[in-house]
Amino acid sequence: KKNPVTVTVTGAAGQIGYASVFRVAAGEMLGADTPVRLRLLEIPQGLNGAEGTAMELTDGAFPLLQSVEVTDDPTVGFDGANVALLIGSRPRTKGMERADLLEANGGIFSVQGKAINDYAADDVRVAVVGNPANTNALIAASHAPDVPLERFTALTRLDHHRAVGQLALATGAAVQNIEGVTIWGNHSASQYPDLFHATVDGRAALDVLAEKGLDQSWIEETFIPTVANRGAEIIAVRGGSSVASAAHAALMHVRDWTLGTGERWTSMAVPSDGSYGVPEGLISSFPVRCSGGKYEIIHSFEHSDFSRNKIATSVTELVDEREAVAQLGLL
Ligand code: NAX
Repeated sequence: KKNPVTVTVTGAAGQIGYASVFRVAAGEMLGADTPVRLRLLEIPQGLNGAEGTAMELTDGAFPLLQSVEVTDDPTVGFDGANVALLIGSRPRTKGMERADLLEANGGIFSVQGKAINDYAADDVRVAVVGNPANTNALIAASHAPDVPLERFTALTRLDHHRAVGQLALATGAAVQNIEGVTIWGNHSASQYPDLFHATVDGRAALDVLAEKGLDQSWIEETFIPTVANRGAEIIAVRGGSSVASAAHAALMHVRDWTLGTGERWTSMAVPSDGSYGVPEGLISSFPVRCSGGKYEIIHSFEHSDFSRNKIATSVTELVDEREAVAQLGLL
């Protein structure tokens, strides 16, 4: 057995938190040989819910689960954290302007970033799920100057899975035979799900789609909007936002980061190294491979004008968000 890993989950009493922690306790995030210590961080209103979740975790008698602690104090919640799933955030409520949303979340993620800086373990890895995820990750990172920037990431894995799922449906291929899909940019409707380097059963996805009569117009008019607006579609059909699929994506994001992707690649929003025209330091989604507990942006893509424009549009939105939170004094 490996050493125990301390996993801090914020918003643990919320929907995605609840859908995550039992699977973390079951070893689905860090592997069947890694014991976990869970910290559930909530706000005071969420403490009862988190306590109840902790009771259920006890009742699961998970062999890998060494302890569960519930707290509303970030300095306690992040103490010794090796993995931080930042799920809790302030959702947009009716009549709320974008600036209000950024400000409300800025208050949360600056405090949590500082607590991570001061109390988390040296190897802490942070995955931000709470929206606006990319910019929340940027805020947290900017309050954690002692933590290497590359440890702050945001989730675009759900978008990645949505893109793979749609490609599988369109081609009739098995999900496991689909590779090379990438999400670029922001976790928002401006994201760019890119099929131009994807393969289906080892062949170029575009060729396989063409055989089905699906051309560039299908990509532009059906595929991209379906993936980018899937969250809203789930709300419309299910009557509630994505929960289990989001929890699954968060677990797979951390799993691949810590245990590796092998030769496959996946999508993660990570601090830009300046490649593909994305300003350095901006937390934007890229194709990445992970090994040895590190991710690496894949640099070898040649982009068409179409892809370049799509990426630029989403990156412009991220630049605007960064500008807005900088003006609010949150960076
Ligand atoms: P819920 O409202 O069910 O849960 C949020 C929980 O966070 C609540 O229990 C609340 O008390 C807690 N919380 C709020 N502020 C906190 C703080 N400062 N510290 C600790 N806990 C705090 O939302 P849920 O459906 O679980 O969604 C959580 C977040 O995920 C939302 O921001 C949502 O927009 C975002 N999503 C992100 C996705 C992604 O792919 N990146 C997809 C799904 C989801 O929309």
